[in-house]
Amino acid sequence: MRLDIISIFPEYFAPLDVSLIGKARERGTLDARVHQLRDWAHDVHKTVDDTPYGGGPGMVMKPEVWGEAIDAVIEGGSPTGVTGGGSPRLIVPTPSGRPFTQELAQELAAEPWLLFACGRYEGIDSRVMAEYGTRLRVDEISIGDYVLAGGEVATLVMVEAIGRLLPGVLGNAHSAVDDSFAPGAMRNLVEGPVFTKPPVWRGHEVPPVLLSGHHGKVARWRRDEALRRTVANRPELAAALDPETLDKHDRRLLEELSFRFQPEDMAN
Ligand code: 6GU
Repeated sequence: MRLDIISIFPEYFAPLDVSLIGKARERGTLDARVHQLRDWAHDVHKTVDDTPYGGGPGMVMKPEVWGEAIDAVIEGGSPTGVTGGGSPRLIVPTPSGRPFTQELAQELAAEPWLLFACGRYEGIDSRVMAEYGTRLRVDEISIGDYVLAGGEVATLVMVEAIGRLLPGVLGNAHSAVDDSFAPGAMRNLVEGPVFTKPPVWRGHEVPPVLLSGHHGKVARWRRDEALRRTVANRPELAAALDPETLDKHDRRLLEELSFRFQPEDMAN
């Protein structure tokens, strides 16, 4: 995958040299390039922002600088680059975007080329998204319901979630398959607790079933723990569970937890 990131703070992306993503870059699985937006600002102060039309607090990022930057990065990647002359999908991190989910991470991991445009201040002049929307797929994406100072950290979050899904990035081929939000039997449940040696640590025992060697009982115990945690920590996920995916044991446990499955309430 080819990955370009445009930001006024390229230093934010030092973590891309580390760990799984760093190794993927060394191996060539991931061709990641970080660009300084100010390289395309032409005045002596390298200005990238201006006051908002209509008034209000803060500053807005100027469209001309972004236009030149995005054009240059696109031209630099085609027609002879690894992307084979195609064009990137443009990702604009913003708290007003659509939610970033595991499903969206999987969709983006299948793309040959992503370009992240990291805004700061009150955001990027909206005409930039309108302009590139006529030529590229443009997605404005939020990583959660809180406000960051800029798109850099959100981009790191998305790149890590996407990067670990690329072929060969995870050591264990199954690691991505039993993620809490991945498709499969435990879909829509968060994962339960995990344990390793020693069997007793500071008086805390590992649940004996995990030492029993009984695979069926272990699987049932893990599912119970996943259900308990989902009810405790993510009641909205528990409320949205599809009854078709629940067995009798699941239903009994949910009742014990005084969680009643009420289809009428699902929309609320
Ligand atoms: Cl993508 N950007 C910013 N600045 N804040 C956010 C966000 C993105 N997602 C949640 N909060």
